[in-house]
Amino acid sequence: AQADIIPHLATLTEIAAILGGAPSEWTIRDVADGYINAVYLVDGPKGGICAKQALPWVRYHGESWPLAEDRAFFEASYMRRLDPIVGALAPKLLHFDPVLQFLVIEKLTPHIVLRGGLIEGLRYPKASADVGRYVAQAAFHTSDLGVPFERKFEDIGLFAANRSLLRISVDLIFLDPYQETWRNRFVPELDAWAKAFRDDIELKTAVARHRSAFLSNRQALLHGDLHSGSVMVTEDDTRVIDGEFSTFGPIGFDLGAYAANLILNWYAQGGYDRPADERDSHRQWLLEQVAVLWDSFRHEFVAIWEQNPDTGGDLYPAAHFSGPAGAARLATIRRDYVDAIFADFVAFAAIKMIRRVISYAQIADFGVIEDTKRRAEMQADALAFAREVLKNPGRFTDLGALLDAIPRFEGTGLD
Ligand code: SR1
Ligand code: MG
Repeated sequence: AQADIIPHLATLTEIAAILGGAPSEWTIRDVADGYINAVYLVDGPKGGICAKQALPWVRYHGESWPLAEDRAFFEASYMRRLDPIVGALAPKLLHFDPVLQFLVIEKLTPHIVLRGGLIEGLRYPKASADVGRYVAQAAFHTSDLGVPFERKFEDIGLFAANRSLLRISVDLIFLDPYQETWRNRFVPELDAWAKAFRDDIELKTAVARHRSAFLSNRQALLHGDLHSGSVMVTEDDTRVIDGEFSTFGPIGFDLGAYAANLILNWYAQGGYDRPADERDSHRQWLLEQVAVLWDSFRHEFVAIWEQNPDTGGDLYPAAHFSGPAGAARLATIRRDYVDAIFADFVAFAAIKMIRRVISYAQIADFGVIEDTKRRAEMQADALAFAREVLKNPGRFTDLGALLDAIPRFEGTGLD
């Protein structure tokens, strides 16, 4: 409980030194804004920390939704695994207590959560490029390209035990939007849309194909929940937080999650009371950021691969591709590898858009639109776009086609 945090931190010498002064001088603030964990900021005369605890239930829902506390262990494991890979793109883990399932993390200041900034119409020039680099580095160095299979299987063995949160992802992202369940929370104005999705065999087939990839393609270690609420930003610094959903899966999943939340913000902007020129210019910037994300990921991923001809992994040993013919073939292999990630990226973006409209975990981007009819109009446009992407993937094989389509669905959703 909150009252126990300061006395507990006082027993941790290194943390007490960061805070400075005496525990009686420390202040604590509840800053939880995600769905599942308790999060506090503690400040002392010298500095601050972030304390995060996994309760035995979903924080936002309450005790009627029990949830394994070991999610804090997986968040700590993810941070430790990626720290040497992504460096300053994530905060430092300062302490983890496996009994209390309690983490102490570097306090990020003056950072704010990216989602809040996007809702305000603020711009973060580095965020999307940094997230693209983050995904490229994390993915490459945990995949069969970057590590021998023995290391990869060790990681898979560890993160495969993160089953409670994987169940949440499978249910809330891949199953619930296409079935009736107590968890779904869409506004009544979207009843017809939800029914149409439940009845759409072609759509459900497309989603099932990607659900299968999510569960079976253990391509790299994923963050697993890389939406705009999992990124903290300033104008010139970006940190990825909240890795409790970490799991092995297709690299395009994390990229899709981030892009989905940019695109959802694009649609939500239509429901805000803001001058049209400001709205249009923010929307244009959001579309550019989807491109920046992808271009940054692709550039970084290919660069790491090219700079590490003997990549450390078992997939494409440089010795098998020597000479000009080998180099040319390797270039083709790289292009095909990245093209396959692009197809996953687009599909998972669409799937992640749908889950944020029809399923349990709604997002503030739409939630701040108080008029539910207006909110539903924006949400329905987003659903229409996402459905088109999933049912006609052949029309979205390049970034330009994807970005051009987003504005075309404005005003099409709700009759
Ligand atoms: C009950 S947990 C709801 C959601 O919050 C997290 O951010 C994940 O997206 C999860 O699906
Ligand atoms: Mg989270």
